[in-house]
Amino acid sequence: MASGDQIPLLAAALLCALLAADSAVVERTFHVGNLTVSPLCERRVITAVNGKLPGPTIRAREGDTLLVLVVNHSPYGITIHWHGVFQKQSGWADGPSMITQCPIRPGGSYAYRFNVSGQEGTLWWHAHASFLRATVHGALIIRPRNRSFPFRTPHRQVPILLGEWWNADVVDLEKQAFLTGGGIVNVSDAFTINGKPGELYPRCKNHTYKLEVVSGETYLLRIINSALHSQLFFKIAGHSFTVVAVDASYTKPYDTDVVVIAAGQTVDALMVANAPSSRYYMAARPYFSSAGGPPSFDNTTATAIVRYADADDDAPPWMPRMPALNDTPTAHRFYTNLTGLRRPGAPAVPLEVEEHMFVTVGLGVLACEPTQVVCNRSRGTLGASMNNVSFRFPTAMSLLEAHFRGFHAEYQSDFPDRPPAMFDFTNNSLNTDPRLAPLLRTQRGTKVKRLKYNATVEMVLQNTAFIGAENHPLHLHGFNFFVLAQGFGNYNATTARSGFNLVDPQVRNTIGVPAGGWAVIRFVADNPGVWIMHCHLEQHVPLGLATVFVVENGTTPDSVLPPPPPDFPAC
Ligand SMILES: *[C@@H]1O[C@H](CO)[C@@H](O)[C@H](O)[C@H]1NC(C)=O
Ligand SMILES: *[C@@H]1O[C@H](CO)[C@@H](O)[C@H](O)[C@H]1NC(C)=O
Ligand SMILES: *[C@@H]1O[C@H](CO)[C@@H](O)[C@H](O)[C@H]1NC(C)=O
Ligand SMILES: *[C@@H]1O[C@H](CO)[C@@H](O)[C@H](O)[C@H]1NC(C)=O
Ligand SMILES: *[C@@H]1O[C@H](CO)[C@@H](O)[C@H](O)[C@H]1NC(C)=O
Ligand SMILES: *[C@@H]1O[C@H](CO)[C@@H](O)[C@H](O)[C@H]1NC(C)=O
Ligand SMILES: *[C@@H]1O[C@H](CO)[C@@H](O)[C@H](O)[C@H]1NC(C)=O
Ligand SMILES: *[C@@H]1O[C@H](CO)[C@@H](O)[C@H](O)[C@H]1NC(C)=O
Ligand SMILES: *[C@@H]1O[C@H](CO)[C@@H](O)[C@H](O)[C@H]1NC(C)=O
Ligand SMILES: *[C@@H]1O[C@H](CO)[C@@H](O)[C@H](O)[C@H]1NC(C)=O
Ligand SMILES: *[C@@H]1O[C@H](CO)[C@@H](O)[C@H](O)[C@H]1NC(C)=O
Ligand SMILES: *[C@@H]1O[C@H](CO)[C@@H](O)[C@H](O)[C@H]1NC(C)=O
Ligand SMILES: [Cu+2]
Repeated sequence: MASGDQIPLLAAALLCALLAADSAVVERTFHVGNLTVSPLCERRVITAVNGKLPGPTIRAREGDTLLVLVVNHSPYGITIHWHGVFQKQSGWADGPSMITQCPIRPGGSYAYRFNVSGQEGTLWWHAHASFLRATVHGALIIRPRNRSFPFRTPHRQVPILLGEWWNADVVDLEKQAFLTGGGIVNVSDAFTINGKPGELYPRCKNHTYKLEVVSGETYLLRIINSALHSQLFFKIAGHSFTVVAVDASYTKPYDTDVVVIAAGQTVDALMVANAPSSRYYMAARPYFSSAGGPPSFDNTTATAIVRYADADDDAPPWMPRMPALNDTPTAHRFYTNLTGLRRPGAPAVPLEVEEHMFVTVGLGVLACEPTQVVCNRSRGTLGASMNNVSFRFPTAMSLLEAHFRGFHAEYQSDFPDRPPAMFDFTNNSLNTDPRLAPLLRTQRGTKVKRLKYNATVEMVLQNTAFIGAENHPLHLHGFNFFVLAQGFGNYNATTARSGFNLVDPQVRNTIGVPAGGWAVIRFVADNPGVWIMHCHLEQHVPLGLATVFVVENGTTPDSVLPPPPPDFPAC
């Protein structure tokens, strides 16, 4: 006869068996098409998914298979990227335009099929063609398979998508910037929280996201920075946060009253509703790190309202004190104080490195393109580069397809491991000393770095001061990486190595390389395919701030890139 203790035990065992067995296929259809919205109270036609801004949230559990049919009713070529998903053996579903696929043509469709195994937390999906991700994006939430978080279970989980809004059509915005604007994009008109700008925009105070809270309850805010061009400070008046994950990787609990989030990153933060019953603003406004870059930027503030059940709606909400727009110390404190939560079975930092790379990252000057209508031929145009290669996207065939078919005319495999010249990378005199002017010039090329399957790669990412030192959020597709160290000035291996965190570093897919500084990351190339690494400030991608890793097949059946799916979009 079973004792009272054994029954729950048996039930738990059964439940575990059931949970382990039931990986599901999560099927969704994304209709991409025109949507009329008016966040600033002026009607605009945007491109959006399923008639929503932000687009639909996808919820899955670790180990599930996702099958998302994207049907393109919009006038533009579209791709969708599943930001932060490893895409193990499903590189054909990664999404960056001309890197892994050609865009889905207007009227066309493509079924993205991939697993979300070995990762959980807050990720997101977004368009990866032109500037369309401004409005084509949404949350992708991967819950733990056995439903247990490594922190106290929150009462509610709330996606918070921080966005950036233009009254202009974003495809026109990109075209204009490059054809006649010298690479400079018009500044945005507003920031948004879950698609709404909030009460601080004078013309349209009533478009405000509201979060109703119950006193004493704990909320897991799944914060996503989907803005095109801005890192953001995020605060809630009267409340503080415990950060428990970034980029879908758990962190040691980190208490803070401000979240700093670069474009492309996510932060999971617990917030306890423990303030006096009232209304409180949550606010997001830029962390603007550039010392000399674009002449102006959007310095406005998006707000939403956290409202307690019986709050007095006549009293104005409390406003948090936001950091100054250029508060690099606050940004640096947040970015560097996070450490990874070590969990059994999670990969440890690899200690043997096969590929040592030292890569400069920054702006520069390019020769005018024949297509540029307005461009001073003797001065050139704004560009950007990694190791002085300004990445040029192929036009005939995606790099993944070219790699798979052995069609090597599309690219060269000589992306350099070091910059062609060593110089004082972060010295502002690079922009003023005429003798250094030739260094500002950079050159376009489609150069990739080849990696053997399973190679461990260490990259020192060194920002430069060309045009202006600026924090560039670099996003790597296909992998998470360990962030071993970050600092200011020129990287010095002798002094930096002793400070490497090889024990519990934060794990990310997007790293904000400090303005006038450097960061060191390490990852294992255990994913055959073609993976872009690029700045997540969208303007910098067409300028050339990108490079590509080509990871060769391994020797086992589960370490090779399979052939493309039958409906793979042709160019
Ligand atoms: C969608 O919007 C674009 C740009 O405003 C317009 O050219 C196109 O005709 C619209 N398409 C449909 C199907 O409404
Ligand atoms: C995804 O998972 C399913 C079920 O576990 C498996 O059949 C399939 O082969 C996996 N796909 C990939 C690309 O690994
Ligand atoms: C759920 O999984 C995590 C990690 O995989 C593990 O640490 C935890 O003990 C599991 N919880 C239960 C209730 O099985
Ligand atoms: C960018 O701003 C300029 C100056 O305000 C304006 O003339 C132009 O129409 C804007 N571009 C777009 C695409 O809205
Ligand atoms: C917001 O206010 C504008 C006028 O300022 C009005 O046209 C619009 O209908 C209002 N929208 C909502 C959702 O109340
Ligand atoms: C934002 O920029 C405008 C125009 O450059 C300036 O007048 C204003 O004071 C700035 N606001 C803040 C909060 O910095
Ligand atoms: C965070 O980092 C700063 C240095 O950047 C340090 O002074 C501070 O003590 C750290 N810890 C916390 C909890 O902020
Ligand atoms: C083009 O650039 C050169 C060199 O910087 C400068 O001297 C010249 O005035 C510029 N021309 C125009 C039309 O702006
Ligand atoms: C990788 O292996 C697969 C399966 O054997 C094969 O189809 C593919 O062509 C290989 N890819 C490359 C780039 O060699
Ligand atoms: C980059 O390459 C260009 C073209 O070869 C050269 O003129 C320039 O000096 C190089 N810049 C750096 C920083 O190496
Ligand atoms: C990949 O490398 C790790 C050590 O870094 C090793 O344990 C593992 O067996 C390798 N896997 C393959 C498939 O080569
Ligand atoms: C790096 O730091 C060490 C120790 O402070 C110093 O001796 C060395 O000159 C530095 N190297 C460079 C290239 O600045
Ligand atoms: Cu950038």
